[in-house]
Amino acid sequence: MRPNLAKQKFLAGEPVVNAWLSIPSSYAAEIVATQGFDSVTVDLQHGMVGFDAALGMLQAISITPATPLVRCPSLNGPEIMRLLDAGAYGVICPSIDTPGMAREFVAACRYPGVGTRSFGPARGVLYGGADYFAHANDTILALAMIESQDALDNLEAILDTPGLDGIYIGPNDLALSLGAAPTAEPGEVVQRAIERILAAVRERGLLAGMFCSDGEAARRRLEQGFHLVTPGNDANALATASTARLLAARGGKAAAAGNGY
Ligand code: 3PY
Ligand code: MG
Repeated sequence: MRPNLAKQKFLAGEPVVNAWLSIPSSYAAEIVATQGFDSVTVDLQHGMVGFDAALGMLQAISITPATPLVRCPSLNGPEIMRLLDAGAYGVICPSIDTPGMAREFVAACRYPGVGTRSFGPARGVLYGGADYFAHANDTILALAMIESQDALDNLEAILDTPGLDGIYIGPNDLALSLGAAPTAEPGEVVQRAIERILAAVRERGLLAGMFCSDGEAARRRLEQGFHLVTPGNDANALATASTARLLAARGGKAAAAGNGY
């Protein structure tokens, strides 16, 4: 089976820099994936992406060495199965708040004896190789999103879920759940929660991933000890780059009010 390069990098102690796609376009996916990211995540939760668009985006990522990942819309076994069948080599699942949810999530990513994933010949086999079935359980990354007070309350039990590869912090939802605003740089209460999560994850030798506002924030999280970081998303990169060009063309004069990206 084609190796999971993002997982291999993590196991080798090398940083994984992950791109995040919210624009439903295989062309945009191809542009981002050919930049040299270690992995590229198609976001079906908050991205404007449905299954049909995600399929083409995963195909576009496949022409590069980047590992194709997805963020599924929610903890839903059949949906996760479809995305794995479409060739995702890892799933980031939102709002895993309890050990029961963590067990259900891991099971959805694994074939029986270990899990409940159904088998059918699909694109995953085309991408992974003819021996996909034999190795998928050990190759696919299952990353649970920790982004609530409930998840913090259950942190140790969630992390002790057999077969869970690691976690991915959603700092915005985590902030909201802790009564703080979702800001680019999390405030003190959220920072403390992030530190606690990171320590518990590293103690167990699991993968610690996090969504970051931009490249600088992502670099700081790697220095802090995170293994996989996302330096913002495609929409934000597009907005930032086009605003800079607009400003340059207007000789630095302020553009119209920002659009929130
Ligand atoms: C969050 O910050 O809550 C996220 O889910 C990031 O995508
Ligand atoms: Mg979130």
